[in-house]
Amino acid sequence: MIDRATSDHASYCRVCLNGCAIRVGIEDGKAVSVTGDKDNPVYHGFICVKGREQVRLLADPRRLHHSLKRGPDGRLHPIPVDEAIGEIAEKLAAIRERHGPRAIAGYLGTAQTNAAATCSIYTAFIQALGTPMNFGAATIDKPGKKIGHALHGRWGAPPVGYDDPEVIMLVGSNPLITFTGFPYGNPGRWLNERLAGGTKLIVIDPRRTDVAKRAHLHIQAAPGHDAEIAAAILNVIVTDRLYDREFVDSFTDGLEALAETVKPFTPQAVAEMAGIEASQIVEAARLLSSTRRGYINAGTGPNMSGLGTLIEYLLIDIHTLCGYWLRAGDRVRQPGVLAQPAPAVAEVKKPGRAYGFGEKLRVRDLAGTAAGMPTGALADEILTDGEGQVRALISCAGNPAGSWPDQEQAIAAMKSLDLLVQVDPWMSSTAKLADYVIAPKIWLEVPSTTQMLDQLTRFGVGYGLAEPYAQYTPALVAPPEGSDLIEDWQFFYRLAKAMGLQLNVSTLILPNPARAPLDMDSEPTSDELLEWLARDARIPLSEVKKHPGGAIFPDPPVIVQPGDPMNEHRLQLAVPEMMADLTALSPEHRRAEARPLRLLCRRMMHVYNTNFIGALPANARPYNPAFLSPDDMVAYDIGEGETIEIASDFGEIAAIAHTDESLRPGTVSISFGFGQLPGESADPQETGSNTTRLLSMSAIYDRYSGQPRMSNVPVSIRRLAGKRKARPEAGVEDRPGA
Ligand SMILES: Nc1nc2c(c(=O)[nH]1)N[C@H]1C(S)=C(S)[C@@H](COP(=O)(O)OP(=O)(O)OC[C@H]3O[C@@H](n4cnc5c(=O)[nH]c(N)nc54)[C@H](O)[C@@H]3O)O[C@H]1N2
Ligand SMILES: Nc1nc2c(c(=O)[nH]1)N[C@H]1C(S)=C(S)[C@@H](COP(=O)(O)OP(=O)(O)OC[C@H]3O[C@@H](n4cnc5c(=O)[nH]c(N)nc54)[C@H](O)[C@@H]3O)O[C@H]1N2
Ligand code: SF4
Ligand SMILES: [Mo]
Repeated sequence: MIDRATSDHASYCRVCLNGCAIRVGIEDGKAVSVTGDKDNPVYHGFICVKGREQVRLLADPRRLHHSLKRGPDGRLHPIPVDEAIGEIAEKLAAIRERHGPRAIAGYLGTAQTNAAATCSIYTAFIQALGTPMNFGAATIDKPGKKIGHALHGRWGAPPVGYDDPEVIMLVGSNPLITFTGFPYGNPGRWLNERLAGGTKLIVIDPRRTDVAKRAHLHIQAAPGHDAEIAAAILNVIVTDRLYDREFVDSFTDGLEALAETVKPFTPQAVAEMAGIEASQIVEAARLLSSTRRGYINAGTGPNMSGLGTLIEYLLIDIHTLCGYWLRAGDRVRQPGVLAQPAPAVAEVKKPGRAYGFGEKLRVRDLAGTAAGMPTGALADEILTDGEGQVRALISCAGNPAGSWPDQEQAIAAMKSLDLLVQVDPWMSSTAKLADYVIAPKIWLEVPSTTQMLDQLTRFGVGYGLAEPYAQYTPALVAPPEGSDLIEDWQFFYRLAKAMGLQLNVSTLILPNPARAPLDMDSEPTSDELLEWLARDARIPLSEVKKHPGGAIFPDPPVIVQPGDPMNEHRLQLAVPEMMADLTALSPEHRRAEARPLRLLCRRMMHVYNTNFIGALPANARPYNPAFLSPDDMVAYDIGEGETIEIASDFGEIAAIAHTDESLRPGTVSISFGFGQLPGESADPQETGSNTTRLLSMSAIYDRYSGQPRMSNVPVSIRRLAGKRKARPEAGVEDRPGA
């Protein structure tokens, strides 16, 4: 036997946003094991199935080893990456010359977070091209957070957030599985510590999730009633004068108008609509207003219900009424590490723009928003003839044909483009439709810093770290032998260079996203670029690098400064469009909807959106079960593992039914991300079911962000002929990490 030496290296996981500190075993230049780093002060050894599986996925033969170009035979063939870049540059230049820069759109998806440099260099490229058509996944996720917050106005210091909250309210978010709503790190351990310290947890979710089971108050409401529930909570807080009077008097406008608008939303009326107890609403209002140290996080469930902006706005009203903002003299617990320190002044900021600004879109009266350009309109912008039509799409780290609501429309749009470039390590649905697929290096093959986590901390409450923690990792392994891969940022740098464009790059991290020119004559190394991106950091990257396993950098402390007493800006509790939207929901205005059930979004531990969906762990089901309550399984005469049809007003899909006792009857809970292109596989038991086929971009949508209704979708179900045997119970689906 040959004695192979395994060397042990510190790194962090980039498969999802959580950024777990890991130890990587390397043998002959290849990763052979990934484990949680037990000595890490934030993660304490936490890791999940996806993190461990990356060893297998890095070496998976289905990963793309070469970039591809569609040939005259209609098929994709390998092409040297720099040759592909040269050809793409020529084609883009020709389209820009003929139709103007607006004919070229960019789409940067969720996997941008995998490498620290991607977003900055992509953004600089789009800006250098001169196109306003810059899209991302944020506007089909939770765009109402940014828009609602912009409407409400911004406090000059961070929220209390993760800094020892005494009350937490989660509205349709599931942090123990998704790492959204609790600080990045070890969410189970963090929750245990909080609960042991007396923190009260409220969860509003039609599903009794693992986190709901641990809540003091689980409001298992029917889906789609979050705005009314928030209004009823506001009603109680205002009527019973439970709010932080000093803060509200000094820094807000609109309390009376708000009080008037929420009047019809009594706990009794709303409880009846949402199928809950009025006392639960009153209890939530009392718990929330019992302290100034709290936070509220709404996840995809409420945000996808078609009223995301209104819901986020009302929740931030609650936040402000309860006074959950840091005040003068408070210490900012997570001021950023590889970012400039967070701004921290106890005053209201100058109002910013919320929606309807910048480039006007040609459909649904949409325009730019505080959360970016409305992706809900991009397929229509591609499919609608006329002046300004989008003819080329550069899509990186996202998967339009797999993730955009209404897959049929997305596919039609991708097919009608003059040029579709997809940057993707896997043969995703979009890659299959592309003219060029650029194959990138991923994860342990790429050096990176946790700068992205600092950025996410500032995205809103519910993201990022509780501690000023940072880590740097070098590239630890070489890409597969014989492959021809580049990093995502290198694609955009080289494409700019081939088009003769100068890149002006910012770190994208507030407060100062100033741009600086990048040397276009000699390509920097990734490590040089990471240094450069961290040039304004609170802690120099060289200091962070001295702690290969990651460390917390509390000093120097950042303290909230007193505000200017002459500052007259106020937080707006009752902007007219939000109050009008709310009034339209009042009990007498509600209309009944056809179809008896509501489709709920859901995420599973072993899956990450549409990523590596064809290469899931061996002990996982290869499909996404359609979970139903035991009552509905009986009512619709469906047996465990049988195939059902789920039909909406826009399409129908076949799916495999499983019982889930945690569900409120009347709901179907199913993860998205599964299913292939139509015609590829008809068997839901083999490849799963594509829920985006049940959605429409234009039927019901949030009128500010253009986000279509993607959860709480009216559906009917029926058992399809033929009994199927369920796959053995799989082990990894909803099991939290260890
Ligand atoms: N393991 C894993 N982690 C992930 C992802 C993944 O695919 N896998 N995806 C990442 C991404 S892109 C995102 S955006 C986040 C999302 O993170 P979360 O927002 O936590 O995601 P979900 O689990 O989809 O939905 C949360 C809950 O919303 C509930 N819900 C559905 N409709 C409603 C409603 O109308 N009202 C209320 N109150 N609740 C409702 C559902 O029952 C569900 O429990 O997760 C990220 N993290
Ligand atoms: N029906 C329904 N639709 C939804 C949702 C839902 O809950 N239900 N959720 C919505 C939400 S919250 C989101 S965020 C969007 C997600 O929308 P997208 O961001 O468009 O989709 P993802 O599946 O995250 O796409 C990730 C893609 O990047 C590729 N990739 C992985 N790693 C890398 C890398 O390092 N570099 C590059 N270049 N590519 C990489 C993957 O192979 C995959 O093709 O989907 C939305 N769509
Ligand atoms: S939670 Fe899992 S996938 Fe996400 S960073 Fe940690 S180990 Fe990686
Ligand atoms: Mo998302």
